[in-house]
Amino acid sequence: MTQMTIRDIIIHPDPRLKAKTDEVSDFDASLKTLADDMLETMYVAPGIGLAAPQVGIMKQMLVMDCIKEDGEAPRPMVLINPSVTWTSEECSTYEEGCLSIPDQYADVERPAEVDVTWQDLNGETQSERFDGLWATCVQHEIDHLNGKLFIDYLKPLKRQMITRKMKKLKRELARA
Ligand code: K2U
Ligand code: ZN
Repeated sequence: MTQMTIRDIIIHPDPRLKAKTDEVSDFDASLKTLADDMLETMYVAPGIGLAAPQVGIMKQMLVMDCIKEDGEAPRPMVLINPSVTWTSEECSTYEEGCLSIPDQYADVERPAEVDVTWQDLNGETQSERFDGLWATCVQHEIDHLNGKLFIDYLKPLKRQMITRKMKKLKRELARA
């Protein structure tokens, strides 16, 4: 296994978390290294998803590990240039968090099921229907690729309170 690097996760507010990311067109070996680093960084966090802009890479790429409830083996996934092609009428609400907004949680309502099409590390087109927590996760990650955070779905007062807490956290981290 090649040496993996755990990358620093960018904390909100940061312009890189609000910017749109660039489509990936060059499916070279560096993409595999980035995917390995993002998966390692995600497992260590710990998390079940991570988007490239969260580690400062402005590319349309996300990783997820859809650990199935019924004890199936973990399944690390790498989605490049993903897009949602269908959403269910039904919605589900999940208390979301974000590795870029530590220790803040809030209910977010999203379509309960989504079809997603993407390219894998070889540039091959894949598509899959996601439901449950994985539908929530993949939508949360694709939002990251469009500069959208889960707090953008909250009422302004709640969002501003969370942003103020993150600014305080960053001031303290800078002093540490
Ligand atoms: O993108 C991220 O910041 C990682 C998110 C992904 C996520 C958010 C909300 C709901 C599902 C996934 C999380 O911080 S990963 C942490 C986590 C772990 C188990 C269950 C839910 C969230
Ligand atoms: Zn997030």
